[in-house]
Amino acid sequence: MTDETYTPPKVWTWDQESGGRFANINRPISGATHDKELPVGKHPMQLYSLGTPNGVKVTVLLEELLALGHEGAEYDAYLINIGNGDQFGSGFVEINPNSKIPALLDRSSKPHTRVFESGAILVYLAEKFGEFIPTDPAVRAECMSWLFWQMGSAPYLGGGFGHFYAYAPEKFEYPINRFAMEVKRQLDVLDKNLENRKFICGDEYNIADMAIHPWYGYLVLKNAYNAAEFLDVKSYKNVVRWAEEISERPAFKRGARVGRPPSGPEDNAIPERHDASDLD
Ligand SMILES: N[C@@H](CCC(=O)N[C@@H](CS)C(=O)NCC(=O)O)C(=O)O
Repeated sequence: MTDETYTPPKVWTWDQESGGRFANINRPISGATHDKELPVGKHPMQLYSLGTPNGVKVTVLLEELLALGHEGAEYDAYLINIGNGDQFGSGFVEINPNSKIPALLDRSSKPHTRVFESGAILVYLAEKFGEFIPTDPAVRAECMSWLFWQMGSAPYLGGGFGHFYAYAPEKFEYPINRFAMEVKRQLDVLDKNLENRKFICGDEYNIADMAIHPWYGYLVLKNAYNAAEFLDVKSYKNVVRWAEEISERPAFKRGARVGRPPSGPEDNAIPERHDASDLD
């Protein structure tokens, strides 16, 4: 650990080496780095993604829609290996100029519809199929409030706390303290909201739950960033109860398996999904 204090230069310049474990993918410029067409399967929905919390939101919703009998939600899920820089391939950048998973191409519309940003994908699919999104304006406003809460909050959890606690090449008290405090505050917000509610917006499970669960449910149930003890996650009892209940949903279990290679013989994850039978 170095105790030198960093003095920023007058103008920032890119020192790739200082990027730590993400040095090979993090860049200060956008756009494609190489030509690569995206594969296309047989289903209406083409999902280019990975089994991270942002990716899982979408596969969970697609599996929930399929469980309700919406054949139009049939999908091919292709693996975008962000560690190898697949998000900078020309085909992917056409679908998401921001080069991040998940990205969706709906081939059932003419012309085809591209959607990027996981929150936008959830809203698009929920509206298209008329499921998991409230129609009453007041309840819908509550759903959107929590959905956008997740989109704004999770970067403090993953990019802030997770990054400095688990991934940064050196541990510094200042950023770890700052982001641990914010993440605990967020968990407390959720815990209080769930005190008298079964799901995030009330009695009905909707896209706000699907967005929040892969981040904060995962945090309280799965020792994310090896920080369960440090953050005392089990003390957020309402969040734990809510997270456990959602984890038991069959569609959640299916969707959460898509987008990564299995970590061992006990792990039933699949890197790609092209047919319902891939998960049966
Ligand atoms: N706000 C975006 C965030 C997406 C995001 O950060 N995706 C990460 C993986 S979870 C990614 O693709 N990272 C690749 C990179 O930063 O190059 C969303 O919700 O879709």
